[in-house]
Amino acid sequence: MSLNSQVALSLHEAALSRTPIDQLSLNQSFTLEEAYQIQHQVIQNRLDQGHKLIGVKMGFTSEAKMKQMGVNDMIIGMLTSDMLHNNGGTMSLSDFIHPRVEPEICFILNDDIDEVLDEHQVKDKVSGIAAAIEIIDSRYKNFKFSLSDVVADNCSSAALVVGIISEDINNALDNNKIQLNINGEVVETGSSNDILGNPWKALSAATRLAHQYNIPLKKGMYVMAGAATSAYFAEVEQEISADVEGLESVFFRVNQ
Ligand code: OOG
Ligand code: MG
Repeated sequence: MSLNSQVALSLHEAALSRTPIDQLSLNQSFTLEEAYQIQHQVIQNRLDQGHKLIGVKMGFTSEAKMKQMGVNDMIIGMLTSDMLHNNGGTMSLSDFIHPRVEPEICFILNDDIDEVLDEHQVKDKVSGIAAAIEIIDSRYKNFKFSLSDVVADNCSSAALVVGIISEDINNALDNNKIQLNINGEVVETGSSNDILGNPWKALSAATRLAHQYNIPLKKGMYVMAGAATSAYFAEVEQEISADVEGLESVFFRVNQ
């Protein structure tokens, strides 16, 4: 087994056993390109288990996120069918290591995309927009990583909940208020403009990174634009919801 496959397997097993590992860059140096190769292997392990690719997620598209995690560039990760949970449903804390939640905007693609599109061109490729909650769960101890570490770990992807999809794709998403709420109380506030100035730019960036790193973008897939605010630790007995002005709220409950 190649070194990359071994590293990918250790990340895959860390997720399955809910046991965090040391960040890779403490013991070996690897490039961003190699990190994306490891990410592909991590995803292959999930596909081998029978799960399907359902979309991609952008990371570090806002100042708040970059500052919180101490990194300074955008990343892309892949989403699989086992990560998708129902709007209004429940999740078990015990399925995760140290999950954090973030309010996001999710685009649904109406076409396959294999070229780089700008923020205007991407509008023709979307059939819907929804508020969403992403649950991130770094496989590294204490959520500590370098940019290459987090890319190899599929950008901390663990779960997502997508709200009711709006088909009003003319939504400019211009300065729409975004909130993360725990048990009805607002814990984080931001604006759609906090996502690269406009979330359509995150979708454009997704086409660029997907093209660069050989990640498929297919009709019907989700593209998560990245959090507008810092992420917040999830705990048992919480009801977690996200509001994006102009879209329906999305929520789930956390149990043991
Ligand atoms: C990496 C994932 C970043 C976002 O929305 O910016 C991300 C992490 O913070 O662990 O999902
Ligand atoms: Mg996110």
